[in-house]
Amino acid sequence: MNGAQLLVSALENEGVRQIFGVPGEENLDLVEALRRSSIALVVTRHEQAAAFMAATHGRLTGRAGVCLSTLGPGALNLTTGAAFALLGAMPMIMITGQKGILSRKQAGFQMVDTVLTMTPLTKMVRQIVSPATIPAIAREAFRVAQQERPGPVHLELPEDIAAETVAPMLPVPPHPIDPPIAPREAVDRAAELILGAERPLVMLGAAASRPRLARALSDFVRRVQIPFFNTQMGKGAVSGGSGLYMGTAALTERDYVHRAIDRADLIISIGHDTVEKPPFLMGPNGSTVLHVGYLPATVEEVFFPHAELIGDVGPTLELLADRLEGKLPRAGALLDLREDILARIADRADESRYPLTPQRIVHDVRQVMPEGGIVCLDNGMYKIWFARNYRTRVANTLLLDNALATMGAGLPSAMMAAMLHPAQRVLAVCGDGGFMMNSQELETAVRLRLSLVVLILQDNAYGMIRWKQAVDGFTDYGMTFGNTDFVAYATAYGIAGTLVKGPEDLVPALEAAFAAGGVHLVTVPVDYSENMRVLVDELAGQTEQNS
Ligand SMILES: Cc1ncc(C[n+]2csc(CCOP(=O)(O)OP(=O)(O)O)c2C)c(N)n1
Ligand SMILES: [Mg+2]
Repeated sequence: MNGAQLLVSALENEGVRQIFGVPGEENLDLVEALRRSSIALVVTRHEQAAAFMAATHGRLTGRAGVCLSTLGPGALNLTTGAAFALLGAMPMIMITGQKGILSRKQAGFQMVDTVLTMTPLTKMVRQIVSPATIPAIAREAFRVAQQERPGPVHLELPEDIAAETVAPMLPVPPHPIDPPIAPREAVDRAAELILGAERPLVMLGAAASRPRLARALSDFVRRVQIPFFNTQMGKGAVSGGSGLYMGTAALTERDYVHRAIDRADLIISIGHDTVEKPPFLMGPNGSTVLHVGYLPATVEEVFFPHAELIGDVGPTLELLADRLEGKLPRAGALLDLREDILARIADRADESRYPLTPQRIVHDVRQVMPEGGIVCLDNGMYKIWFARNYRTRVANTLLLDNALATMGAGLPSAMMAAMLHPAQRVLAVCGDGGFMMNSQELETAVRLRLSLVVLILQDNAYGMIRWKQAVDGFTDYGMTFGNTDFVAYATAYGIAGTLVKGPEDLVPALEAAFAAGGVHLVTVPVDYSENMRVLVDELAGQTEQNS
């Protein structure tokens, strides 16, 4: 047995099924060990996409996804994915190669200090210097990656250590761990606060989307009957179809949902992670905020909770609901705002205009996506519209990144979702800018025989920044570009592409693409004049209303 085989057996021990990446010569022992293992090596066309896929595996399953690269250039290509997983709290293991560490036969060729590079981008980094340490390091890596707050871990496996012969060793067996539940006194104090509230409101934040939490959160909201809103990344944690859904805080202030937020005297903030663009701003005279989380809150200028309930969120909320159920006559105090908020959000959702409005695109996508269908967003202007207008009914069915907010993750995360949920409809929604940052992965998607549809919103611009430029009073400059013919581009990958040519054509185009199976590309021209009309002009009139 050599070091590489020992590492692969440790990965098998953790239940790893695939590793995504681009190998280099320093990984060849590892590749050979994978070839003889139960783990598939899935070659991508850029390491960044491999990291986005591995992180999304962690996000959707709670079990770390694994990616692989060579030293230097390959490892550096993983860094954006590392930051994506770190800010987004997604469990992931990155394994990178390195020249031998016991001698320097190629001098400094291709060498950068990857361990140091990865240090601020990960929860843990380790250079493996002896095969005998591999079973323990691998187990620790998965524990660290998966335990709260989840995130990425980097392991560097130098080629001489990978090749070194070692006596066979058994991996360290994993076991279930139950994190502690909040103590009784803390639950009592939180209950007291909620019982005394006049206008309580629940906020579901990013950590509310942890795969294991969906049931517990829905039970809590159902039992206490307090209306809720969510942050962008908390979307779907409790069914948006519920009569208690007040909206999504896609903007930081002044949106319709802020009418409820600003009027609440107590916000029960469950799983808020301040990596997200703030869902509201706390000020000196605002409402009381109770933070409920796996870990204590991070205090920021705009978020400084007055009370905290820390512990395993599901069971802790169950204890809290035991104390509150049936005892909250004012639970629904803010509910009379609900209808108006939701009606305003739905305004003009079916308007027939060409190019299509973002509201119409969100509306049409919702129509073709079944409840469990998964929409994966890249980053661009449409993210605000989807976060604000798309109603989710199942946890983790709108995957968006409001943490690193990197462009380029839409297609790779949709590919991972399609691998994990082959029976569901999976749609990647990308801008014409973000799509081109990882469009090469269409080849990987085709090779893997995935079923997914990629929807490109075409405005021939970095629309989001162009909009901000206009909002801030700058002259329109430097944000436009020419586009490839996306239908021809699809054809070059051997897949079908459709250009949406009229306002009524998006739904049939998406339906046909899903019905055909395989990978499809649909491109739709978008009219972003709505950004200014709604998100600036219309909402400006809201300031007074909300205060
Ligand atoms: C990797 C990366 N580069 C730059 C940005 C800054 N940025 C945010 S949105 C955006 C424009 C996105 O353009 P596009 O994908 O076409 O979407 P649109 O806003 O036009 O719908 C840019 C440049 C970013 N978030 N990530
Ligand atoms: Mg664009």
